[in-house]
Amino acid sequence: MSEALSAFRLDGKVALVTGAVYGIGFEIARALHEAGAKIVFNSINQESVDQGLDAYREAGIEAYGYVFDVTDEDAVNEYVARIAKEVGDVDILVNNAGIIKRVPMVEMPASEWRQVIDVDLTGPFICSKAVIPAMIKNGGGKIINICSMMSELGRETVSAYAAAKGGLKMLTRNIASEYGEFNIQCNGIGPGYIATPQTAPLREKQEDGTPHPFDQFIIAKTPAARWGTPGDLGGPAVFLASSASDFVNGHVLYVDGGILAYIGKQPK
Ligand code: NAP
Ligand code: GCO
Repeated sequence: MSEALSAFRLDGKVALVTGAVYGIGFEIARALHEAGAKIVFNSINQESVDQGLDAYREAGIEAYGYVFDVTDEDAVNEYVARIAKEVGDVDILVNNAGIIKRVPMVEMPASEWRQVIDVDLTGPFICSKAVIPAMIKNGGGKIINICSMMSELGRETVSAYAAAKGGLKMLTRNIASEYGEFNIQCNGIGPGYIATPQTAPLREKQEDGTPHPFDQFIIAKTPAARWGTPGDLGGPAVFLASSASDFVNGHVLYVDGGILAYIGKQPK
């Protein structure tokens, strides 16, 4: 294999992808596995983890699944230590677990705001904090934060999510700044609009069978004229998880079909 291509291999590496039972996390984990990494994932209950283990097994991947909530610092520290014993120190952390609540800001209770911030921003802080000491001990590591279009743009009803994902972009830059000297690269992936359970409500057909207005809106806003698929995120994740990106740090790689570059198609 050429030196250039071997830089994308992850053989011997342990990758923890949080919340990777399905959707974007699952496809990122699949791609990291295909590049040679051992896959570890978590979710918030045993039923979800069992669902994930079945899905990985069906895909020919012997993954390791653990039940812990990314917002529970004691649980995260306990399980990162357990993963180190049972699988190995985490070399690659993908902070993928996330939630969204679509509520007009003035109608959103502070409790729901806090829940979104806790999962989408505090969770990546807690998980990154838990894996960095071993990365320093082992001579380096990779952290990939799953950001969003909402790290750059706002829209109605997603104030908490946008604030969290904007904060996650800056946390990405700060981890890169604070730990770059230890050969830890922290970068973000900013998916565009991807067809997963999280965006299913935005793609549901209307009662008369016509496409959801938001579905049509995104198609008009995207130069690729399509929603992304979770598989579109696999290659970018392998790049940012591998030595091919050792001099890339604090960057958010937008995988959005060109949305951020495009004013949008003129309505007919
Ligand atoms: P998804 O389908 O909603 O899956 C999210 C996963 O995270 C689920 O497996 C969920 O577990 C898990 N999770 C939620 N809270 C958790 C917690 N506290 N601890 C551990 N796991 C938790 O999401 P997705 O569409 O694949 O998105 C994955 C990531 O990409 C998220 O961070 C999302 O914000 C981001 N993103 C998505 C899009 C998009 O268009 N889909 C675009 C940009 C960014 P359960 O199944 O048990 O709920
Ligand atoms: C929404 C969507 C978006 C996507 C994604 C875009 O309601 O606008 O859920 O937030 O999930 O974050 O990058």
